[in-house]
Amino acid sequence: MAQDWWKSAVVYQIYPRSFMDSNGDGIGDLQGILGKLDYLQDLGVDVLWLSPIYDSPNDDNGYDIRDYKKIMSEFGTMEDFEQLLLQMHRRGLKLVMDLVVNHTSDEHPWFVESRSSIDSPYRNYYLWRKGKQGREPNNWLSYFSGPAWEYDSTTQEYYLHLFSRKQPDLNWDNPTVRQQVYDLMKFWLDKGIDGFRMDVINHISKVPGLPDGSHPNERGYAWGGEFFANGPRVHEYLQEMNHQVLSRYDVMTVGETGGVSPSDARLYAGFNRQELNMVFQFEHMNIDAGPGGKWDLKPWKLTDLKQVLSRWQQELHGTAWNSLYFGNHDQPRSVSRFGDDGLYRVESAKMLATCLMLQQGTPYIYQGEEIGMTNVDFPSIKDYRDVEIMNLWQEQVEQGGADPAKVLHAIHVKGRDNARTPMQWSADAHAAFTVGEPWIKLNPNYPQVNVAQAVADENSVYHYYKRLIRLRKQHPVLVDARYDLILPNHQEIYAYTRTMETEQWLVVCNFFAGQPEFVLPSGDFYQTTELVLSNYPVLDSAEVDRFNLRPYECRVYRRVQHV
Ligand code: TEU
Ligand code: CA
Repeated sequence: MAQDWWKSAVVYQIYPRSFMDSNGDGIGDLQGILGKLDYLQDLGVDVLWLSPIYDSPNDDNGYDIRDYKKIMSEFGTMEDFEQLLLQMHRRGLKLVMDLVVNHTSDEHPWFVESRSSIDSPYRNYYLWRKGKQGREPNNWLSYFSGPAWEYDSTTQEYYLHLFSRKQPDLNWDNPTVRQQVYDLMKFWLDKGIDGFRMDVINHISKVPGLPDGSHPNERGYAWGGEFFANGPRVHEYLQEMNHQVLSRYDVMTVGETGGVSPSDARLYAGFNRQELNMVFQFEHMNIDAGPGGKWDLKPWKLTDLKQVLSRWQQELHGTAWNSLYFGNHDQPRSVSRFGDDGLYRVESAKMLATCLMLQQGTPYIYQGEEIGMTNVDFPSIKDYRDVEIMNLWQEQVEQGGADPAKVLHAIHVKGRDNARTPMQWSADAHAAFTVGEPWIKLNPNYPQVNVAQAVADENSVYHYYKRLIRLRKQHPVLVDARYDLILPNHQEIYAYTRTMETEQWLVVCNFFAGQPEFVLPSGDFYQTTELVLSNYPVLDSAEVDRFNLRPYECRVYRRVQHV
């Protein structure tokens, strides 16, 4: 069966600032990545997605782009980039770039021009509006605290920024803006890159008139997402982009799309839609958020996780393609969030990888996840760097008088810097990430949790990931096989099957430290059953249809009918 290569690929996300520093300035860089290609090749991944490496003032670590055709000077030069791409391709690794085009930096020449005068030819590249009764043009909130509008005294109007005030939103309704975006995409595609991860791409089309969001808070502000997420012209724009750019190259695309349902996803990533190959949905990232949003901490329930992931598996099967992830540069570390980063760190990291990577879709591994890196709890707000965290602190603690200990706790649990502490390469100083002063402190557990340890230890999370990745390669049936959840109401066990014709894979995962009994529901008869993988030793004589699981144990069985 001819397959699109991105369906059987495993993607590894690199956050370049925190991956490897080659020149001692404390900031990860392209030569640092180049020096680690052996490690990544050995792990067995197929694609590297690099978080933004373009010229940027780094208000949001590169997600605020000043020049789309230039490499960020801290990361290196265009020659370094070309060398990296060449060396990757020589090793059979593909490179996916981050495409951040919902907004630019406020230091991008388009915006500098745009803000200079109401008559500027660039004025309409962005969303400028007059204030209303001395307030913002509408009530939308920014994702990074405060209103989504910034007043600009030069022309006495406001501009829209859904993210930080240094990230003004582009006006996609302007055809010239779209052509500029297609042009910069071609610039990179013509260099030979293998695809794009598209930042907040479902936010590019805003409802005309920019109406007020419903359910305003006590100060009159509201999220407003109903007027900018999955907006009226987003599919028209993506189809145009596909037609003019993407369809001309053999590349993969994944759209970051907060607030999509499976039926939305079938529009973005449906097999016959000519838009994107897949999207990142966020529903499972929200199961531990209360009504107050991300920082409103709520314990998550396994039944919610199962229900969400299974619905996506079911509803995209045969019509669109899933992406599979538990972590990225915006999320807490997966083992701290959904596993146990203490006593059962190794077991639970392996179990999570098993649960995720044997589902249908393209798996994404976030740097450090393959060695079970954990959240960090820095003692002081001064140790944090993320603009989202800075703004939260300012709004809640400095202006709002909230209890600093409570806000710091929420940051420990949910803050994005959990994922951004430097990659832990060894037990040497600064985990051998840098010989200089790192731009952000390391997780103090690096003497125990690091790549050198993991590579040397056959039983490490790292070696288990290698086995899982190899398994997916050896059994292409895992790409297309149907997914079925079993025991949907079990509070501790996540078990599912993948079935294709006469072959069935059974994945059983214990998500907690108890020892629940797994009982296989009776069903089809399989003559042979083979234990393919487990994170504990399992006796040959062990039963398949009834057994007790050990803390965070997972087992993968392959069953075959002989006809
Ligand atoms: O994130 C988009 C997004 O929806 C964020 O609000 C995300 O939910 C948040 O970071 C979680 O706290 C993308 C990038 O992945 C992120 O790093 C950028 O900061 C953001 O866009 C703006 O470009
Ligand atoms: Ca450096």
